[in-house]
Parts: sequence; C-alpha cells; structure tokens
Amino acid sequence: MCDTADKIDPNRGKYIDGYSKMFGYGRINAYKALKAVKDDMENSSRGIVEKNILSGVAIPDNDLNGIVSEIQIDEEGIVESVEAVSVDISHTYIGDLFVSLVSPDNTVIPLHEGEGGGKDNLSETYDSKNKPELKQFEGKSIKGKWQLKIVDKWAQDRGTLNNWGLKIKVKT
Ligand SMILES: [Ca+2]
Repeated sequence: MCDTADKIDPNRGKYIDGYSKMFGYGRINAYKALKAVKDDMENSSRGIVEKNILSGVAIPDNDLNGIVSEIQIDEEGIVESVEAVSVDISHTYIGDLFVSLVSPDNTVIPLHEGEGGGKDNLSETYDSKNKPELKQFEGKSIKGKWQLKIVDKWAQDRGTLNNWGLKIKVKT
C-alpha cells in the first residue's frame, strides 16, 4: 500500500524510502494498490517473491562507509534461483561505484566493482546468468534482511540510489 501510493508534491515532500514527513506515504492509489495485491498473488502461485524499494537517497562522495538500503522479506522459503537484482543509480561517473548485495546470512556478493569509467548512471539487472556469483544464494533461506551496499570511492562525481529490487524464485 505504501509503495503504491501516489506521491504528493515530490519536490516539496522530501520523500525518503517513499515516506515524507510532510505527507506520509502520499495519497492511496486504489488501482495500483489492488494491482500490487494481484501481482503478489500471481507471483506467489509461481513461487516468486518480488520486492522493490524506492530510495532516492544520496550516496556520500568519496566515503568508504557508503549507504545501505534494506529489503525485508517476511516470507519463508528457500532460494531456488535469483531471477533478478535490479539496481538504478543516477551518477555522473559509475567507475566510482562499488555495489554489493548482502543476504540475510551475511553472504556478500559484489555486483559492480568500479567498472564503466566515466559512463553515467548504473541501471542494471543482475541474475545468475550475467552474475554467476548470485548462485551462492541458492539453497539459503529468503527470510530476513537483504541489503544493498553502495560505496562511492572517489571524490568529485556523485550520485543517488533511485531504486532497487529483488526477484527470487523459491523452491515449491
Ligand atoms: Ca565520487
């Protein structure tokens, strides 16, 4: 419901992870809320767990602490395959960026390690074909806190995590 709400005045509302101090989660959009429920039901019948997060958080420049964005999965299940890890970061020099995914049992898989040089914006979908390391999550529990860690290691160019998501097929 929170994710599907229409944002009221996105500039003035200052939304952080979809929430604004001024407007809460925004105005409820019944169509989008019902569609999200329908998508969830269709997904669960196929053994798919899918979560997306709207972030909009700035990544600190030249700071090894970086940022962490969390997706909480409450469903029980064992990972059969990682269908997609989608990452959308606005940036003016993606060679500065180091991005990794951390599973609930603290397994860290690097997704992006300073590749791409001066290219703008990191908008990628990773899966076990283009990122075979993701197979390390297979057989693990999906339940718990999944974290996307992003570090911008070099000064000057900077960026923002716009959104990211997980789509995991669960053993049925
Ligand atoms: Ca930078």
